[in-house]
Amino acid sequence: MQVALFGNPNTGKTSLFNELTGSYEYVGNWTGVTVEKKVGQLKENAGVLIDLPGIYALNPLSKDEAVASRFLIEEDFTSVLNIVDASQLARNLHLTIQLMEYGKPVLIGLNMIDVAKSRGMKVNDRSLAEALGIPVVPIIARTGKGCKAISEQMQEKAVVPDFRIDYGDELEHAATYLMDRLPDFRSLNKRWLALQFLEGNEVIRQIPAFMNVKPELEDFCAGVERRLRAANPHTSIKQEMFKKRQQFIDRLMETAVEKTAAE
Ligand code: GDP
Ligand code: K
Ligand code: MG
Repeated sequence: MQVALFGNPNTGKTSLFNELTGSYEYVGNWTGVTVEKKVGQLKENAGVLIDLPGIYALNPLSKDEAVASRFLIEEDFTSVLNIVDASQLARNLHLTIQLMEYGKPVLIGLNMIDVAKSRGMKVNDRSLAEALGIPVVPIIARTGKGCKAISEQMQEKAVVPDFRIDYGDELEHAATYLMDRLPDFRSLNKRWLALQFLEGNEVIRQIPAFMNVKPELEDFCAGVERRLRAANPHTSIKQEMFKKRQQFIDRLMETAVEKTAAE
């Protein structure tokens, strides 16, 4: 089992990594970039945990985001462990959605539940799990609380999210168009590839297997963007996709977060 640890910066990934892995770990560089990769042996020989740089999205604005996207298209791994900061849930879920769209099993470690509580927020992990269709384990990575439950959940049968955001007619039509034209690549999920291509993820657009179709499909995406702008001059494909994800997250927050008195 090879589990890839994804999350926003400062969400507790390193704390969790240290809780879940023994001392046997090493540091190396990802192909072509000088960013550290850290791989740790999961306790009880359950496999390895791969620590990735903290990121907000897959569409790379930073080197770290490019590393994460490259990892997703180049490396073999079994599942994603997405560490989410419960006190910044809405913001964190933008990455979660993109990881779920990727099509591999995802397990959420809902961290910083103590911080959320002190800010008067109680995240209902069961509602969140039900709404997303994947396991959610509440943890406090700093103290190790819930880390055993994460290990146990990782031993269970992994769950591939049956998950789809509806991006609206224009973008859904565009995604389908791209899915029909992008060649197969390493049996990666075609809808995820199409959505990332549409959003302008350069790591995806530059996949060598896409070189023959890239110019035509980029023109097509530019046309989609022009049509969106004709309706609303301040928008873009990226903005529209962000908006749809945000709408989904807003609805989720209503059902999964209780406001309590701040401590
Ligand atoms: P990373 O950047 O995602 O690797 O996050 P770190 O593991 O370095 O954690 C960032 C900071 O948050 C550190 O000071 C941790 O001690 C702290 N931290 C991690 N998990 C928790 C938690 O569940 N609760 C609280 N209160 N702090 C935490
Ligand atoms: K940090
Ligand atoms: Mg870290």
